[in-house]
Amino acid sequence: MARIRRNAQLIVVSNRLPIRIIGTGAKRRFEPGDGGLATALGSLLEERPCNWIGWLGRPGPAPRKIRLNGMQVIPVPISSAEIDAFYHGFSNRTLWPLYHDVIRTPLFEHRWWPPYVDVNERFAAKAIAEARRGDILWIHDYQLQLVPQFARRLRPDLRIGFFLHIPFPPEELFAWLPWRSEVVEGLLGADVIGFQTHANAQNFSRAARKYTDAEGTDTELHYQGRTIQVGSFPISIDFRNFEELARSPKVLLRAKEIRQHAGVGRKLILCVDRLDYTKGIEQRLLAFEQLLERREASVDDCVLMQIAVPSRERVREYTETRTRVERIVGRINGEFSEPGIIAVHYFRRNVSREELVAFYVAADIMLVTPLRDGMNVVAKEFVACRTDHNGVLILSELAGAARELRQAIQINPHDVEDITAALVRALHMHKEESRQRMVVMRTIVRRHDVHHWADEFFQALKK
Ligand code: ADQ
Repeated sequence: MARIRRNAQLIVVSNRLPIRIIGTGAKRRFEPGDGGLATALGSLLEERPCNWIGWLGRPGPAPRKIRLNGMQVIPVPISSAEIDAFYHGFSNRTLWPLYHDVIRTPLFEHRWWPPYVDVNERFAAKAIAEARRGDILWIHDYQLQLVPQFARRLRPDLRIGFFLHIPFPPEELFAWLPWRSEVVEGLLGADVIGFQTHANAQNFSRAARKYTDAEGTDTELHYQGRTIQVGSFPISIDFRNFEELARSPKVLLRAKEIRQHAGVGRKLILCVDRLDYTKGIEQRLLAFEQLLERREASVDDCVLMQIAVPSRERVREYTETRTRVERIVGRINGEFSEPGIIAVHYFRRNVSREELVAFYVAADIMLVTPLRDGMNVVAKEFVACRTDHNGVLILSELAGAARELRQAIQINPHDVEDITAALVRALHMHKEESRQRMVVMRTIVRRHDVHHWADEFFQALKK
C-alpha cells in the first residue's frame, strides 16, 4: 500500500475551481471564490504545498497555471460541446436525478458517456502531471467518479481519496444506470471512498460487490489486490466563521432592518436554497399556502421569505421548477397579501455571505425541506448563526444533516400535511423548548465543524 511522505503535497481535484475570473482579455484577473470546499480544506492547504485541479467555468482553452494565495491552480480546458454532454447532460441529467431518488426521471443518453469518460481522463492526466512520488490526490464529487481509476492505473504510488457530496443511491436505483460497473470500478481506484452518511457508504459497498469482483464488508473492500476503506464523513461548515459574522455589528444592524421589513409581530419563516427540484421548494410553499387557507395562521402572524440562487438554468427540469415555484408564489400572494403585508417574499438571486447571515439571524423559523440531500449545509449554517439560542429549525428527514440535527422538528418532505403541522408547531413552540433544542444542535455542529470533517478524511487517507 502506498504510504504518505511527510512533505507530500496535496492535489485537490474538483469540477469547479475555487476561484473567480473577473473581466476578459488583457484585463482578466483571478480572485478567490467563496467556495465551501476551499474553506473546508483551509487548514490542510496551509499545512503543505497544494495544487488544485478543476474547471474555470468558461468553455474553451484555459490558462496553464495560476498562483493564488500560495496555492497552484491548474485549470482543465473543457469545450462547449463537452460542457453540454459531460456537465449539463451526464452529470446533471443522468447522475444527479438518479442519485437523488429519481425525483425527476434520469436520461440515459449513450452519446453523453464518451465525453464523461474523456473529461474524467483529462482531469486525471492534469492531476498526475503535478504529482510527485507518494503525493495525495483528493477527488471530489459525482462529475469525477472515474478519476480515481484513471489516476491509479498510471500512478499506483499515489494515495487517492474520493468524497461524494451527494447521496449514493440504493441498489434498486443504481441498477438503472447502463454504466453502473464502470462507475463503481472508477471509484474503486481510490484508497478511501467517503460518503455523507453510513447508508450511502453501505449502498456503495453493496454495488461494488454486485457489479465488480470486489469482496469484503460495508467498510472495507478488497479489489485487485488492494484494500479500500469505505466510510461516512458528514461534511460541515466553518462554525466559528458563521458565529463571528452573526455577532458583528454590521450584520446585527442588517438583521434588524430585515426584521422591520418583515413586519412587527410577524414571525419570519426563512428558506435558502439553490433553485433545484431536489430541495422541495414547491412542497414547502404548498404547506405554507395550506397553513393560511386553513387559517391556522394569518399573514399578520407570519411571513415566508424564500432566497433562491439561480442554478443550472440550461437544464430543462430546472426552468420548469422555477416556473412552478414562481406560479405558486404568485398564487399565494394574490390570495393572501394585503397592502403593505406581503405573504411570500421571493428573492431569486445570490446574496453575499454577510447578507445571508443577517437573514439567518433575523429568522424565527428555518424551513429546510429537501426531498433528498447529501447533507444540506444551510441547516447547519442557520444553527451556527443563532448565537442568541433562539429560532426553530424544521428539517427534512431525507437530508444527511437530519442524522446529526435530531433536535430539529423533522418532517417527511413529500408529505405537505406534515410540513404544515410542523409549521404550526414551530409557530407556537415555547421559547424554552426551542432554546434547549438549539443549545444541543449548536454543540453538535460546533464540535463537528468543517475542519473536523477534513481532518477525519485526511487521517483515514493517511492510514
Ligand atoms: P448543494 O446542493 O449546493 O451542495 P447545500 O448543502 O444546501 O447544497 O449548500 C448550498 C450552499 O449555497 C450553502 O452554503 C448556502 O449558504 C449557499 N446558498 C444557498 N442559497 C444561496 C443564495 N441565494 N445566496 C447565496 N448563497 C446561497 C452539495 C450537496 C449537499 C451538500 C453540499 C456540501 O447537494 O447535500 O451539503 O454539496 O457537501
